[in-house]
Amino acid sequence: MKPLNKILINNDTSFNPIWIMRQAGRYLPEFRKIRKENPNFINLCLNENLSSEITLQPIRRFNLDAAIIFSDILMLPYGLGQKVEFVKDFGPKLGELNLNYIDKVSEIDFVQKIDPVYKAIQKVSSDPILNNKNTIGFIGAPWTLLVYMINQQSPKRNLKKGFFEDKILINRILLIIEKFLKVHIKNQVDSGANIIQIFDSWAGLLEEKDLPNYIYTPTLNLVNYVKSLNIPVICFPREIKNYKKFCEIIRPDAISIDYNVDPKEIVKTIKIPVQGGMNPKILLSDKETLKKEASKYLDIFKDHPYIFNLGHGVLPETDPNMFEYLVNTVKNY
Ligand code: 1CP
Repeated sequence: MKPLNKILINNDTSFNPIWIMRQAGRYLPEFRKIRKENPNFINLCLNENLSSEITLQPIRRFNLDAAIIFSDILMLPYGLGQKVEFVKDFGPKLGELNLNYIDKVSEIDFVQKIDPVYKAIQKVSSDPILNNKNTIGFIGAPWTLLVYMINQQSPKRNLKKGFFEDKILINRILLIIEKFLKVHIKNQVDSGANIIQIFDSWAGLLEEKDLPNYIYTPTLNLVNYVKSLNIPVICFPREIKNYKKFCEIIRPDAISIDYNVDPKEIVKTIKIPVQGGMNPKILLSDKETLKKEASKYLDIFKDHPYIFNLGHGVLPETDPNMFEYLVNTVKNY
């Protein structure tokens, strides 16, 4: 059985597998080299030779238990024909959302447009280096994708005035997103992804009263869809106020927690396997602090099925030696 499945399916508490969000990325010099030669990020995701190579870079260096495919949640709007670019020192920049256009996109056109992502998953998952490791496919949750598609840029820059006003428009787009996310999940699984993670990076923007419509219902539909394919699903509803309630409603196979939540509270209140939590900034400190903090999480979850990860992506300024020290600390715990 693959290492993460021992936690997700068997609820094993005797060991802690490790993978790290954004493990394929800018903190690695070998990634920066490829990135420099490929200034167009979308084209890089659509180059199956390079994207599969980038996916495997951290696996070659470190004793990680899973690879996460090098792609982006914004490949979904791209596949629907919305313009998506990544501007240096700015972040994602999306074109105007044309509802009449995306309403008419066929599944075949969508799959054709992002087909290299699936080819990369095939390459990665069939590589012998991943024999005893998981291949993680992923999607953005409908809410988080909606935020980027309507806002046309990161909400951390600003949120468009009147964002929540057109409820009918929002609900129509959510349905289209959900339909194509199912297609995207199915194709990733058919290509060799054996876990799906759902990133809801902007779940924390919503008030409690809006969660059923924008988060619970669409996420539940997708979680149930992944389960129907017999594949475990991990949810990361970043900065949601009530993780316990989320788990009770959505029932994913594991919940990934952000670094603002108290792990001691989580271990008391949540029954399902847990992933992540440690602040990525700890990797910017020293080895002693890093070991102390990582051990804190491992101690708290010692009798609970737990996958080690961070509370958000690894920071670009992280020293790969510190990353290696973290992996070894978890492995030798
Ligand atoms: O070199 C660069 O500038 C590219 C930086 C980068 C990378 C490495 C982006 C742009 N995307 C990725 C890859 C990526 N994105 C992965 C695969 C690799 C891995 O994890 O190792 C994954 C799973 C994502 C998921 C993703 N993209 C999320 C969800 C997780 C999270 O970070 O909250 C989000 C919100 C995005 C959008 C996105 N893509 C890239 C950036 C800089 C952003 C965030 C923009 C913002 O702050 O709003």
